[in-house]
Amino acid sequence: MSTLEKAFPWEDRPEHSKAVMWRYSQNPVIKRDAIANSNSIFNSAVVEFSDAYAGVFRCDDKCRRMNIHAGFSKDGINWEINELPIDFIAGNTEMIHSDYKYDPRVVWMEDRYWITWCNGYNGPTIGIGYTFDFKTFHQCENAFLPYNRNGVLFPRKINDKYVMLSRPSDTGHTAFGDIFISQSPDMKFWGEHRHVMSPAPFEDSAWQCMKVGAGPIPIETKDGWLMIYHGVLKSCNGYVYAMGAALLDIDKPWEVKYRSQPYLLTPETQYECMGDVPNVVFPCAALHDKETGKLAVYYGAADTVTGMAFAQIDELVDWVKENSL
Ligand code: BMA
Repeated sequence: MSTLEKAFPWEDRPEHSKAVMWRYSQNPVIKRDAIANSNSIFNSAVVEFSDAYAGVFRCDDKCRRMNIHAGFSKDGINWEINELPIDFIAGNTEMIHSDYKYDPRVVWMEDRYWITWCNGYNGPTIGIGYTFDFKTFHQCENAFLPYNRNGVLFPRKINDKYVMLSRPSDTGHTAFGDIFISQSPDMKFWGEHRHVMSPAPFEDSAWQCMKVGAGPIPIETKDGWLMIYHGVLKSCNGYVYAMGAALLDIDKPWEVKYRSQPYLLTPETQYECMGDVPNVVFPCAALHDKETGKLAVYYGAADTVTGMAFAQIDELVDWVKENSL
Protein backbone atom coordinates (compact mmCIF):
# COMPACT_ATOMS: atom_id res chain seq x y z
CA MET A 1 0.00 0.00 0.00
CA SER A 2 1.37 3.45 -0.88
CA THR A 3 1.98 6.07 1.79
CA LEU A 4 -0.27 8.71 0.16
CA GLU A 5 -3.18 10.16 2.17
CA LYS A 6 -6.69 9.36 0.96
CA ALA A 7 -7.76 11.99 -1.57
CA PHE A 8 -10.76 12.18 -3.90
CA PRO A 9 -9.50 11.47 -7.42
CA TRP A 10 -10.13 14.64 -9.38
CA GLU A 11 -8.90 16.97 -12.09
CA ASP A 12 -10.64 20.23 -13.02
CA ARG A 13 -12.32 20.64 -16.38
CA PRO A 14 -9.75 21.76 -18.96
CA GLU A 15 -9.80 25.54 -19.33
CA HIS A 16 -11.32 25.80 -22.79
CA SER A 17 -13.72 22.87 -22.47
CA LYS A 18 -17.48 23.22 -22.05
CA ALA A 19 -18.04 19.45 -21.87
CA VAL A 20 -20.25 18.16 -19.06
CA MET A 21 -17.87 15.21 -18.67
CA TRP A 22 -14.12 15.33 -19.30
CA ARG A 23 -11.36 12.73 -19.35
CA TYR A 24 -8.48 12.47 -16.92
CA SER A 25 -5.40 13.83 -18.66
CA GLN A 26 -3.25 10.91 -17.42
CA ASN A 27 -5.53 8.18 -18.76
CA PRO A 28 -5.39 5.25 -18.81
CA VAL A 29 -5.13 5.00 -15.02
CA ILE A 30 -4.78 1.21 -15.11
CA LYS A 31 -2.67 -0.19 -17.87
CA ARG A 32 -3.14 -3.62 -19.39
CA ASP A 33 -0.07 -5.08 -17.68
CA ALA A 34 -0.64 -3.68 -14.16
CA ILE A 35 -0.25 -7.23 -12.85
CA ALA A 36 2.24 -9.78 -14.13
CA ASN A 37 -0.12 -12.20 -15.81
CA SER A 38 -2.70 -9.83 -17.26
CA ASN A 39 -3.61 -9.40 -20.89
CA SER A 40 -5.95 -6.53 -20.04
CA ILE A 41 -7.60 -4.79 -17.03
CA PHE A 42 -10.87 -2.99 -17.74
CA ASN A 43 -14.63 -2.82 -16.90
CA SER A 44 -13.81 -2.64 -13.19
CA ALA A 45 -15.46 -1.40 -9.98
CA VAL A 46 -14.16 0.80 -7.16
CA VAL A 47 -15.61 1.99 -3.81
CA GLU A 48 -14.58 3.89 -0.70
CA PHE A 49 -13.11 1.47 1.81
CA SER A 50 -12.16 2.55 5.37
CA ASP A 51 -9.70 5.43 4.93
CA ALA A 52 -8.92 4.61 1.29
CA TYR A 53 -10.40 2.90 -1.76
CA ALA A 54 -10.82 -0.71 -2.78
CA GLY A 55 -11.98 -2.28 -5.98
CA VAL A 56 -12.81 -5.42 -7.88
CA PHE A 57 -11.03 -5.51 -11.22
CA ARG A 58 -11.69 -7.46 -14.35
CA CYS A 59 -8.37 -8.99 -15.35
CA ASP A 60 -8.21 -11.20 -18.41
CA ASP A 61 -5.03 -13.26 -18.14
CA LYS A 62 -2.58 -14.34 -20.81
CA CYS A 63 -4.62 -17.50 -21.42
CA ARG A 64 -7.51 -15.03 -21.98
CA ARG A 65 -9.36 -16.39 -18.98
CA MET A 66 -11.70 -13.77 -17.50
CA ASN A 67 -11.62 -13.31 -13.73
CA ILE A 68 -12.00 -10.68 -11.00
CA HIS A 69 -9.26 -9.51 -8.62
CA ALA A 70 -9.31 -7.27 -5.52
CA GLY A 71 -7.23 -4.08 -5.48
CA PHE A 72 -6.47 -1.15 -3.18
CA SER A 73 -5.61 2.54 -3.52
CA LYS A 74 -5.13 5.63 -1.35
CA ASP A 75 -5.95 8.11 -4.12
CA GLY A 76 -8.26 6.22 -6.50
CA ILE A 77 -5.67 6.61 -9.24
CA ASN A 78 -2.65 4.52 -8.26
CA TRP A 79 -3.86 0.97 -7.70
CA GLU A 80 -2.27 -2.14 -6.30
CA ILE A 81 -4.13 -5.10 -7.74
CA ASN A 82 -3.77 -8.61 -6.30
CA GLU A 83 -1.93 -10.96 -8.61
CA LEU A 84 -4.37 -13.80 -7.87
CA PRO A 85 -8.10 -13.76 -8.61
CA ILE A 86 -10.66 -13.63 -5.80
CA ASP A 87 -11.13 -17.08 -4.28
CA PHE A 88 -14.77 -17.16 -3.17
CA ILE A 89 -16.21 -19.29 -0.38
CA ALA A 90 -19.89 -20.18 -0.07
CA GLY A 91 -22.26 -17.33 0.85
CA ASN A 92 -26.03 -17.90 1.07
CA THR A 93 -25.93 -21.34 -0.61
CA GLU A 94 -23.55 -24.20 -1.36
CA MET A 95 -20.62 -23.25 -3.58
CA ILE A 96 -21.80 -22.98 -7.15
CA HIS A 97 -19.88 -23.53 -10.32
CA SER A 98 -18.41 -20.56 -12.20
CA ASP A 99 -16.71 -20.87 -15.61
CA TYR A 100 -15.59 -17.23 -15.70
CA LYS A 101 -16.26 -13.87 -14.10
CA TYR A 102 -16.28 -10.44 -15.69
CA ASP A 103 -17.60 -6.86 -15.54
CA PRO A 104 -17.96 -6.50 -11.72
CA ARG A 105 -19.87 -3.81 -9.85
CA VAL A 106 -19.47 -3.11 -6.11
CA VAL A 107 -21.71 -1.30 -3.63
CA TRP A 108 -21.70 -0.70 0.12
CA MET A 109 -25.09 -1.56 1.58
CA GLU A 110 -26.10 -1.85 5.24
CA ASP A 111 -23.15 -3.79 6.68
CA ARG A 112 -21.09 -5.09 3.77
CA TYR A 113 -19.86 -4.63 0.23
CA TRP A 114 -21.98 -6.44 -2.35
CA ILE A 115 -20.42 -7.50 -5.63
CA THR A 116 -22.26 -8.43 -8.80
CA TRP A 117 -20.62 -9.68 -11.98
CA CYS A 118 -21.29 -11.56 -15.16
CA ASN A 119 -20.90 -15.17 -14.06
CA GLY A 120 -20.31 -18.12 -16.38
CA TYR A 121 -22.87 -20.76 -15.40
CA ASN A 122 -23.65 -22.64 -18.61
CA GLY A 123 -23.73 -19.23 -20.22
CA PRO A 124 -23.47 -15.73 -18.79
CA THR A 125 -25.74 -14.73 -15.91
CA ILE A 126 -25.50 -12.45 -12.88
CA GLY A 127 -23.35 -13.65 -9.98
CA ILE A 128 -23.70 -12.11 -6.51
CA GLY A 129 -21.21 -12.08 -3.66
CA TYR A 130 -20.22 -10.05 -0.65
CA THR A 131 -17.22 -9.13 1.46
CA PHE A 132 -16.65 -7.22 4.68
CA ASP A 133 -12.94 -6.65 4.26
CA PHE A 134 -11.87 -7.33 0.65
CA LYS A 135 -9.93 -10.34 1.95
CA THR A 136 -12.62 -12.98 2.38
CA PHE A 137 -15.28 -13.13 -0.32
CA HIS A 138 -18.56 -15.07 -0.26
CA GLN A 139 -20.38 -16.20 -3.37
CA CYS A 140 -24.19 -16.38 -3.28
CA GLU A 141 -26.87 -17.79 -5.56
CA ASN A 142 -26.89 -16.37 -9.06
CA ALA A 143 -29.64 -13.78 -9.41
CA PHE A 144 -31.09 -15.10 -12.66
CA LEU A 145 -31.09 -17.92 -15.18
CA PRO A 146 -28.70 -17.48 -18.09
CA TYR A 147 -28.47 -15.37 -20.15
CA ASN A 148 -27.95 -12.01 -18.57
CA ARG A 149 -25.29 -9.30 -18.18
CA ASN A 150 -24.76 -5.98 -16.44
CA GLY A 151 -26.30 -6.69 -13.04
CA VAL A 152 -26.17 -3.42 -11.09
CA LEU A 153 -27.56 -3.06 -7.54
CA PHE A 154 -29.09 0.11 -6.16
CA PRO A 155 -27.25 1.37 -3.04
CA ARG A 156 -30.24 0.96 -0.70
CA LYS A 157 -33.49 -0.93 -0.43
CA ILE A 158 -36.42 0.68 -2.27
CA ASN A 159 -39.92 -0.09 -0.92
CA ASP A 160 -38.23 -2.54 1.46
CA LYS A 161 -36.68 -4.63 -1.33
CA TYR A 162 -33.22 -4.98 -2.82
CA VAL A 163 -33.33 -3.77 -6.40
CA MET A 164 -31.11 -4.72 -9.34
CA LEU A 165 -30.84 -3.53 -12.92
CA SER A 166 -29.84 -6.09 -15.54
CA ARG A 167 -29.82 -6.75 -19.25
CA PRO A 168 -31.15 -10.12 -20.44
CA SER A 169 -28.98 -11.33 -23.32
CA ASP A 170 -27.95 -14.45 -25.23
CA THR A 171 -24.89 -16.68 -25.53
CA GLY A 172 -22.76 -14.40 -27.71
CA HIS A 173 -22.24 -10.78 -28.60
CA THR A 174 -25.90 -10.09 -28.14
CA ALA A 175 -27.35 -7.88 -30.87
CA PHE A 176 -30.17 -6.62 -28.63
CA GLY A 177 -30.54 -5.48 -25.05
CA ASP A 178 -33.04 -3.66 -22.83
CA ILE A 179 -32.55 -2.69 -19.20
CA PHE A 180 -34.87 -4.39 -16.69
CA ILE A 181 -35.29 -4.13 -12.91
CA SER A 182 -35.74 -7.08 -10.54
CA GLN A 183 -36.54 -7.02 -6.83
CA SER A 184 -35.66 -9.26 -3.90
CA PRO A 185 -36.55 -9.48 -0.21
CA ASP A 186 -33.30 -11.28 0.68
CA MET A 187 -30.66 -11.03 -2.11
CA LYS A 188 -31.41 -14.66 -3.00
CA PHE A 189 -34.81 -14.80 -4.68
CA TRP A 190 -35.41 -12.26 -7.43
CA GLY A 191 -38.74 -11.36 -9.06
CA GLU A 192 -41.21 -8.56 -9.71
CA HIS A 193 -39.35 -7.80 -12.93
CA ARG A 194 -40.10 -4.48 -14.60
CA HIS A 195 -38.95 -3.06 -17.92
CA VAL A 196 -36.89 0.13 -17.63
CA MET A 197 -35.49 1.17 -20.97
CA SER A 198 -35.10 0.00 -24.60
CA PRO A 199 -32.54 1.06 -27.18
CA ALA A 200 -33.42 4.39 -28.79
CA PRO A 201 -34.68 4.87 -32.35
CA PHE A 202 -31.76 5.10 -34.79
CA GLU A 203 -33.07 8.39 -36.19
CA ASP A 204 -33.04 10.09 -32.78
CA SER A 205 -30.01 8.74 -30.96
CA ALA A 206 -28.01 6.23 -32.97
CA TRP A 207 -25.25 5.78 -30.34
CA GLN A 208 -27.76 3.80 -28.23
CA CYS A 209 -29.85 2.22 -30.99
CA MET A 210 -28.82 -1.43 -30.63
CA LYS A 211 -28.53 -2.14 -26.89
CA VAL A 212 -28.29 -0.37 -23.56
CA GLY A 213 -26.95 -1.58 -20.21
CA ALA A 214 -26.56 -0.07 -16.75
CA GLY A 215 -23.07 1.02 -15.68
CA PRO A 216 -22.08 2.28 -12.22
CA ILE A 217 -24.25 1.97 -9.08
CA PRO A 218 -27.05 4.57 -9.48
CA ILE A 219 -26.61 7.77 -7.47
CA GLU A 220 -29.49 9.25 -5.47
CA THR A 221 -30.21 12.90 -6.34
CA LYS A 222 -33.17 15.19 -5.61
CA ASP A 223 -34.19 14.75 -9.28
CA GLY A 224 -34.16 10.94 -9.20
CA TRP A 225 -31.63 8.14 -9.49
CA LEU A 226 -28.79 9.16 -11.76
CA MET A 227 -28.04 6.09 -13.88
CA ILE A 228 -24.97 6.22 -16.09
CA TYR A 229 -25.21 3.56 -18.80
CA HIS A 230 -23.66 2.32 -22.00
CA GLY A 231 -25.34 2.36 -25.37
CA VAL A 232 -24.29 0.51 -28.50
CA LEU A 233 -24.31 1.53 -32.14
CA LYS A 234 -23.97 -1.10 -34.85
CA SER A 235 -21.76 0.48 -37.47
CA CYS A 236 -20.59 -0.93 -40.81
CA ASN A 237 -17.35 -1.71 -39.01
CA GLY A 238 -18.67 -3.29 -35.80
CA TYR A 239 -20.11 -2.22 -32.46
CA VAL A 240 -19.36 1.18 -30.87
CA TYR A 241 -19.91 1.47 -27.09
CA ALA A 242 -20.58 4.97 -25.72
CA MET A 243 -21.74 6.37 -22.37
CA GLY A 244 -24.94 8.27 -21.52
CA ALA A 245 -27.03 9.08 -18.44
CA ALA A 246 -30.67 8.89 -17.34
CA LEU A 247 -32.77 9.91 -14.34
CA LEU A 248 -35.05 7.24 -12.83
CA ASP A 249 -37.93 7.85 -10.43
CA ILE A 250 -36.79 7.57 -6.80
CA ASP A 251 -39.63 5.26 -5.61
CA LYS A 252 -40.42 3.56 -8.91
CA PRO A 253 -36.98 3.29 -10.52
CA TRP A 254 -38.43 1.45 -13.54
CA GLU A 255 -39.88 4.82 -14.62
CA VAL A 256 -37.43 6.80 -16.75
CA LYS A 257 -37.92 10.53 -16.21
CA TYR A 258 -35.14 11.80 -18.48
CA ARG A 259 -32.59 10.14 -20.72
CA SER A 260 -29.77 11.77 -22.64
CA GLN A 261 -30.18 12.04 -26.38
CA PRO A 262 -26.51 12.88 -27.03
CA TYR A 263 -23.78 10.68 -25.59
CA LEU A 264 -21.67 11.83 -22.67
CA LEU A 265 -18.50 10.15 -23.86
CA THR A 266 -17.82 8.16 -27.02
CA PRO A 267 -14.56 6.48 -28.09
CA GLU A 268 -12.28 9.28 -29.31
CA THR A 269 -8.83 8.81 -27.81
CA GLN A 270 -6.26 6.30 -28.93
CA TYR A 271 -6.75 4.08 -25.86
CA GLU A 272 -10.53 3.99 -26.48
CA CYS A 273 -10.27 3.43 -30.24
CA MET A 274 -7.40 0.93 -30.25
CA GLY A 275 -7.07 -2.23 -28.21
CA ASP A 276 -8.42 -5.76 -28.05
CA VAL A 277 -11.91 -4.52 -28.96
CA PRO A 278 -11.69 -1.11 -30.65
CA ASN A 279 -14.20 1.68 -29.98
CA VAL A 280 -15.40 0.80 -26.50
CA VAL A 281 -16.16 3.09 -23.55
CA PHE A 282 -17.75 0.91 -20.85
CA PRO A 283 -18.48 2.50 -17.42
CA CYS A 284 -18.77 0.16 -14.41
CA ALA A 285 -18.16 2.39 -11.36
CA ALA A 286 -18.23 5.95 -10.04
CA LEU A 287 -17.02 7.63 -6.87
CA HIS A 288 -18.79 10.77 -5.74
CA ASP A 289 -18.15 13.32 -3.07
CA LYS A 290 -21.40 14.33 -1.33
CA GLU A 291 -20.11 17.72 -0.20
CA THR A 292 -18.63 19.00 -3.46
CA GLY A 293 -20.76 17.00 -5.94
CA LYS A 294 -17.62 15.80 -7.69
CA LEU A 295 -18.05 12.62 -9.72
CA ALA A 296 -15.26 10.33 -10.95
CA VAL A 297 -16.38 7.65 -13.40
CA TYR A 298 -14.24 4.56 -14.08
CA TYR A 299 -14.66 2.98 -17.49
CA GLY A 300 -13.13 0.22 -19.55
CA ALA A 301 -11.47 1.48 -22.74
CA ALA A 302 -11.24 -0.76 -25.82
CA ASP A 303 -11.61 -3.84 -23.55
CA THR A 304 -7.95 -3.34 -22.66
CA VAL A 305 -7.30 -0.60 -20.05
CA THR A 306 -9.20 1.49 -17.49
CA GLY A 307 -9.85 5.22 -17.85
CA MET A 308 -11.42 7.90 -15.68
CA ALA A 309 -13.69 10.81 -16.51
CA PHE A 310 -15.05 13.58 -14.29
CA ALA A 311 -18.23 15.63 -13.94
CA GLN A 312 -20.12 17.72 -11.40
CA ILE A 313 -23.30 15.87 -10.41
CA ASP A 314 -25.59 18.96 -10.47
CA GLU A 315 -24.31 19.95 -13.93
CA LEU A 316 -24.75 16.39 -15.17
CA VAL A 317 -28.33 16.18 -13.84
CA ASP A 318 -29.21 19.51 -15.53
CA TRP A 319 -27.59 18.33 -18.75
CA VAL A 320 -29.66 15.11 -18.78
CA LYS A 321 -32.85 17.13 -18.20
CA GLU A 322 -32.00 19.65 -20.89
CA ASN A 323 -30.90 17.06 -23.44
CA SER A 324 -33.51 14.39 -22.91
CA LEU A 325 -34.87 12.12 -25.61
C1 BMA B 1 -19.99 -6.62 -23.86
C2 BMA B 1 -19.25 -7.24 -22.70
C3 BMA B 1 -18.22 -6.28 -22.17
C4 BMA B 1 -17.36 -5.68 -23.27
C5 BMA B 1 -18.23 -5.19 -24.41
C6 BMA B 1 -17.41 -4.71 -25.60
O1 BMA B 1 -20.91 -7.51 -24.42
O2 BMA B 1 -18.61 -8.43 -23.15
O3 BMA B 1 -17.38 -6.96 -21.28
O4 BMA B 1 -16.63 -4.60 -22.77
O5 BMA B 1 -19.07 -6.23 -24.85
O6 BMA B 1 -16.63 -5.74 -26.15
